[in-house]
Amino acid sequence: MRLTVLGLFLTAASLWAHAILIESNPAPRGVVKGPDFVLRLKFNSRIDGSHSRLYLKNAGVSRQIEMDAQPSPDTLAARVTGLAPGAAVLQWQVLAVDGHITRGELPFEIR
Ligand SMILES: [Cu+2]
Repeated sequence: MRLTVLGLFLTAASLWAHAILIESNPAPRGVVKGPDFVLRLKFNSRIDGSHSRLYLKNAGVSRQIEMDAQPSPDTLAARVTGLAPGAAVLQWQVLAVDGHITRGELPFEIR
């Protein structure tokens, strides 16, 4: 019984330490004005930017986005240029300080 309780506690603790996206520009399903904008992703924990990756799908092409220096330890930022109007999907993969990688997709629209 005691072991079970401890196991549950550890599982919950490690889940909380994973990086979860809590704020972004663009917002999920939001609209940004193209062709250039500054992307910002804020997470619930500190991120290792050098081991994190961003890919952007737009107009049938997927490309890796080069990131700027992190404005704060929990935030990634990148200046994205040359986007075509229409649908876009940002795919993010980040390494949190606990050593776990999380991934997600952020669909949005460019106008
Ligand atoms: Cu974790």
